[in-house]
Amino acid sequence: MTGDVALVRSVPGSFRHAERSDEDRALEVDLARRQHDSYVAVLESAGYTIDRIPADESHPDCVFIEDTAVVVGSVAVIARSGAVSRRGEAGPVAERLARRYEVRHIGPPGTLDGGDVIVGDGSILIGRSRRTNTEGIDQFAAIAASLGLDLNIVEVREGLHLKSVVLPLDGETMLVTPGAVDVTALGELHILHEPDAERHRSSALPLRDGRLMVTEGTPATAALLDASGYDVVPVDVSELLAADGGLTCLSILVSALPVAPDSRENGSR
Ligand code: CIR
Repeated sequence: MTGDVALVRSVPGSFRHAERSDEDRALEVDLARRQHDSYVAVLESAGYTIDRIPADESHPDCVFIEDTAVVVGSVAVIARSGAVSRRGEAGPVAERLARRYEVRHIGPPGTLDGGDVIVGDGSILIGRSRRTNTEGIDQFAAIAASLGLDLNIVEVREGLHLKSVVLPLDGETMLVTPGAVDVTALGELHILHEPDAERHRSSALPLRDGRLMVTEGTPATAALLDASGYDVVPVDVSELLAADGGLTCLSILVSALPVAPDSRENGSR
């Protein structure tokens, strides 16, 4: 793998049993698969090399690959989900990342979902949420400290993960669901507020080619982002949003792949 890589994972047939806050909402697997394919196509059009991991039928939520691992510098931190049903998803993701990164693990009693971590230049925001506990944060903080990175803890008052309510749009701007976090915990960042009419419904993902992927079906947010100067690309992922997903959670984007010491010795695979 060279250049900017997007790790993604296919939608399993068992996706209809995915975790979700609205359990009465039925999930359509075929539609989710088509929408996921469209999402992957946009990543491809932005120039990412796609590394697609096959679905795991025993893990209905495996398409939400972001939650399984966080890449920080030369290290890949393998998460331990706060959702018991999601533990065991990380294996093939860890195997791929181990080809290039030094792998470390969050261990019990720590829990951490990747969707609670925003890695910025020189600093990290981490959400304490329903899925990420204090022990998980402490373990992640020790790894960050070993890399010389600061970590700021953000209490997630609403929503599943930090990235459900705080979305990086570029290096200095975040799209925030009003009231879902204490914005003073975000530091000096510029904040745009998710419009009330689309509260908890919009998502965004900055792409390597400068465009900003946004959710179709949230026109007020798209208009706000467009007016703020972003080159927005709407993508319909309604079926994945119905399982509490967003645009970030469907991929792990790695912009530069350093070669881990073991891989260098064995040759890059
Ligand atoms: C879950 O409840 O874990 C999944 N249905 C949704 C995970 C979304 N992940 C994310 O936003 N990072």
